[in-house]
Amino acid sequence: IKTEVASAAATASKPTTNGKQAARLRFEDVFETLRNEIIADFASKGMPEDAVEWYKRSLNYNTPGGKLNRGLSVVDTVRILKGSDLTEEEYFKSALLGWCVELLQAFFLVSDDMMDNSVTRRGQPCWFRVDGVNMLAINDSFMLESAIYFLLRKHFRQDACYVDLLELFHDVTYLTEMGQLLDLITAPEDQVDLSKFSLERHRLIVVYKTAYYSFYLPVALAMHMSGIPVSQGSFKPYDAAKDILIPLGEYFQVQDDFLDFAGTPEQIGKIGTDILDNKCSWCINTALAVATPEQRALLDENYGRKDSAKERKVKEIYEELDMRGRYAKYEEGAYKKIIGLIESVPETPTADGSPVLKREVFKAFLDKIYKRTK
Ligand code: GPP
Ligand code: MG
Ligand code: MG
Ligand code: MG
Repeated sequence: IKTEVASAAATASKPTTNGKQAARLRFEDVFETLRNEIIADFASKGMPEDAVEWYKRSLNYNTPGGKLNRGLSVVDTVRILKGSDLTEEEYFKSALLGWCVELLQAFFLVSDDMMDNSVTRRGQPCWFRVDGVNMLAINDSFMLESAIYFLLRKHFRQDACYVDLLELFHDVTYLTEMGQLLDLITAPEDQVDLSKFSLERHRLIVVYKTAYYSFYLPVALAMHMSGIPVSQGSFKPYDAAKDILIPLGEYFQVQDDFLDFAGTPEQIGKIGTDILDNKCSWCINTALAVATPEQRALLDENYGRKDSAKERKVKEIYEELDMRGRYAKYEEGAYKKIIGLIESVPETPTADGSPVLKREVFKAFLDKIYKRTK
């Protein structure tokens, strides 16, 4: 009986595997509709069949197929803020915003993979490595971005939140590009200098390159769509959300850095390149903080060289330094810290009756990534 009670409680608070699967399928259905709208508009502008086929192939190859955490979080957040099931229209519009986040991600990943010289993504070759694509992938990444603004205009032009949505996408894109710049200039290909790395530098890079677009953006979009105002008396809901979502994003990118070293390609759908690429990753910073002078010399000699034997040597040192154990410790600490932040969010009703920020929004997001292995 005890087990039954426990599993009933788990079902009540967490969607079942089948429930999750159904949510994903429903969300994926919306992509079909949106892609057809994008393509129909593109064709209506006089684009010939070969161009239509090209754009469709790029949209299909690069947009779905990931974990869809970011996109699904928009829908989940709108539902949590409303406190009840969404109407058909509310579902469609929140899913549309979710797909806009996934399109932004597609734009970033196609170009990031070229900048990082990556090999695979989501278990398939990176788009620029597909036969006949090459540098055309640069333009394809721009067109994935432009699709966002086509969809927003088509479906949100008449809504009070339209300008807020536009500004949010523009601001977050810019912040992410700042982070990508930091990531790249901290990892020059031609001169390895590990003394330039630090956990402070790492934090700055990951907050900008990942946290804003992956965590703040989905929730802030949902908040705008739900009509949450910029301030409720002295309480600033968007700032409060940011105060939790930025640390959450930082934790997520540390996971990404750790999995780049420890995850198998089958698990993570991509082949890690951080050591070869001289990246200012959480792993190298953690190693530098505790390495003996001998280990440090070996890291200086082997890190950031385009040589897989040297990459293996760095991985050996990571194992010697118990990177896995250190990461597990970090993860527990990050989880506790974020839970603490979530518990400090006020949920008291507003005087004007506007929707209130709910702790469940953040808890749901945290649950999606805690102890992830892919
Ligand atoms: C993740 O870095 C960051 C991005 C994908 C943002 C890219 C931003 C641009 C403006 C292009 P990563 O390189 O560690 O990701 P991954 O490990 O998935 O390649
Ligand atoms: Mg990359
Ligand atoms: Mg990168
Ligand atoms: Mg990475």
